[in-house]
Amino acid sequence: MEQQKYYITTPIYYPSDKLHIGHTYCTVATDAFARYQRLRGREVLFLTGTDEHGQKIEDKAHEAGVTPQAFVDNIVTGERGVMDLWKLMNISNDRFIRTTDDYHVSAIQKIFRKMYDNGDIYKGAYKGKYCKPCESFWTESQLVEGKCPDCGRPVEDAEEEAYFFRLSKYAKPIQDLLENTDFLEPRSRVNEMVNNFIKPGLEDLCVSRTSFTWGVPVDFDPGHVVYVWIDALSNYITALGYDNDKYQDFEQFWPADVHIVGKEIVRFHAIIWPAMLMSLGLPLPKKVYGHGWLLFDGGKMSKSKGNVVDPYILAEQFGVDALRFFLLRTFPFGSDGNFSNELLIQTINTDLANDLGNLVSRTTAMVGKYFGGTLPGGMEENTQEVDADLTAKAAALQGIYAQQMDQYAPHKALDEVFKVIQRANKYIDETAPWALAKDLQANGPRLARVLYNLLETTRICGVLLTPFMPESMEKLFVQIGACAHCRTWESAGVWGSLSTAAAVTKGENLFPRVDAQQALETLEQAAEAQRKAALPALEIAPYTQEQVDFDTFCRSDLRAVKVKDCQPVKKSAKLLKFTLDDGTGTDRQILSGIAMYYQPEELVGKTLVAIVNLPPRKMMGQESCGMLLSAVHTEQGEERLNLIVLPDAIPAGAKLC
Ligand code: ME8
Repeated sequence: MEQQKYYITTPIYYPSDKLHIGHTYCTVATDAFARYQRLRGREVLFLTGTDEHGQKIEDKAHEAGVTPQAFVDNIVTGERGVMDLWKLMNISNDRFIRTTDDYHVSAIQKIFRKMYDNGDIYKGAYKGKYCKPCESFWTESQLVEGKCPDCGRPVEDAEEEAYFFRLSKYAKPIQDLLENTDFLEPRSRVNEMVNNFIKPGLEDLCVSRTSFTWGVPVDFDPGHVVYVWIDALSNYITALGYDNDKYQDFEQFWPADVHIVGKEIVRFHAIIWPAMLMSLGLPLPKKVYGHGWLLFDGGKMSKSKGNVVDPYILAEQFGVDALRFFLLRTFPFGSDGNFSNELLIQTINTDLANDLGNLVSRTTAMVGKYFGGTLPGGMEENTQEVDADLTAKAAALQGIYAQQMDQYAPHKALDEVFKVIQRANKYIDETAPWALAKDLQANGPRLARVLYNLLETTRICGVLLTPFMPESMEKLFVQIGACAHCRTWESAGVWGSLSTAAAVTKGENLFPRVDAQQALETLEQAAEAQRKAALPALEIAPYTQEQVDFDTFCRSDLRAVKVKDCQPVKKSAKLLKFTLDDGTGTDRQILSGIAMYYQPEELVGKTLVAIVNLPPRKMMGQESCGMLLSAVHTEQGEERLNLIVLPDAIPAGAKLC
C-alpha cells in the first residue's frame, strides 16, 4: 500500500453571500480528489474554510446593521450556511479554517512582520483618488465616470501611506516556475499568467489598507490592516500550524500537493503566493490547478444577476450523490461549462438510472430469482469471447481511471467507468441470462458465471465511483455482498476479488428515474419561493416630494360612510360594489378594487372613509361615486391593501379634516 502524506485544499470562500452551485462545484471536486487519494491509501489532509476579512464584508455588515463578526458568523455557522452546506454535500474535509480564528490572526501578524524584517515589505505611498466628503480612497478603476462611486462627486489625486510587498523582485523566478515546471495546470493558464501579468512588468503589491478596519491589524503599525489576499493565501500554512501552536502538522504536510482554485484566482495562487513563500523561505506547493467556471445561460453566476443556483434545492430534489456526480461527470474540469437543470436531469436519467441503476437492479434481481441470492458452487470458467472482452475491460479500468484522476480529469475518469458499465449492460443482452435460466439443470454453471461477471464488474466500478458517490456506493456494496476487502483500491485492480459465495440482495433502487417535467416545475416553485423570501419583508411607497398647498388638500371632501351592502362585481376579479350610507339619506354607490383582500360580507356594517366629491365614473358598466381610502404597502413582493376602518361610534356623514 502506498503510504504517503497528501495535502489538498480548496479556496477559502468569501462569506459575503450564501454559497451557490459554482462554489459547490469546486468543493465537491476537491472532495472527490481527496477521497480518491484516501482510497489509494494516502494519509490525506483536506482543508477548506472561509476568508472573512475585507472591505466588502465590512460594507455588507454595515448595510445589514450588524457587526462584521456577527455577519460572517451567520453565513458560516448559521442555518444553511457554509458549514451546513459542506455537511449536506458529504464533504470530507479534515480541517476548516476561518481567517477570523485567533491563531490565524496572530500568525498573519508574524508572517507580515517576517517579510517586513527581511526587507520584502516596505512603507510607501499608495497613489489613488480621494473623495473628501466621503473620506474615501479609490483606485482609477473603481471610479464611475471619473467620479466617486459612492456619492458621484468629483475626486482628487491623493496619496495614502501604505505597505508594499516587493513582488517585482520575484518576477524572474516565478516566470521560471510557471514556464519550466508543471506547477500550474492546465497548461493554457500558464500563458495567460506570463503574457498578461509577468511580461508587462510585475509591480510591487500594496499589502496594507487604512481606509477600513475589518482585517488583521499590522501589529507594529496598528492604523493599517493587512491586505486581504496576504491574509487569505496564508491560510494554507497557518492551518497546519505555521507560526502558531494550534496545529503541529506543518513539517509533515507542507508543501501542499495541490491547491484547487477557480480560474479567476489563479493569478493570486500562481504569482503572489509563490512570491510570498519565496520571501518566507518556504517550499512551494507542488501544484496549483485552475478549474473552469459553471456558467448559467453563458454568463457567470452572480447574486446581482439573480441567476444563482441554490445547491440546497438541487440536493433536496435529486439527492446529494446524484448532484455530486453530475457536477464532475458533465463538465470538463479545466474548462467552463453551462449549467442547466435539464442537463442535470438528463445525466441522472441516462447514466445513473438507465446505465448504472439498471445494471445493479437487473443483476441483483437475477441472482435472487435464479439462485435465491447466492451463486452456486462449480460455476463455469470464462470461455467465451464476450467474457474475455468484459473481464479484460473491467480489469484494466483501474489503471486508466487512475491516469485520468492523477491529471485532474474526473470527467474522463468517469467516462471510462461508464464505458465499462455500458459494456456490462450489453453483456446482459448478449448472454441473455433469462434464456439460460429456462434450463437451470443444463445451464446453471454458465448462468452462474455470467452473473458473477456482472457482479464483479459492478463491484470494480463501484469502488472507482466511491470518491464521487460515497453513500450510494456503500448501498451498492451491501446489495452485491462486497466484503470490506472488496471495496479497497487494491481489489479494484484484481479481477475475481468478490467471493463467489457473496450474499446478494436486491435492495432499494439506487437511482430512481426523474420525471423531468415534474422536477422542473418543483424546482421553479422552489426558486420562486426563494426569490420571494429574499425580497424585502416590508416596503412602503416612496414619499412624494412635490408639495400640495393646504387649500388644494382641503378641497377633498372626506366623509365617514357606513357599509349597508357589499357585493362582488360580475366578471371582475378586483372590484367590490358598495352601497353606503353617507348621512345624506340617499344611498351612495362606490366601486373599489379590493376584492382580492376582503370577502364582501365581512365589510357590511363597517365605517369606512370615502372621498365623496370626485366626479362619478363608470367601472364595468356601473357608476362609482367616490373612492374608499386604504393603506397600501408591499410585503414579500406582494401588494397589500387595508381599508381605513373608523370606530363605529362615528356617525355616517361625519367630515374628516
Ligand atoms: O475567491 N463556477 O472566494 P470566493 C465555478 N476568498 N467556480 C466558482 C464559481 C462558478 N460559477 N463561482 C465561484 C475567493 N467559484 C477567495 C479565495 S483562497 C486563498 C481565497 C469558485 O468565495 C471561485 O472560482 O469568491 C473560487 O475558486 C471559489 O469558488 C471561491 O470563491
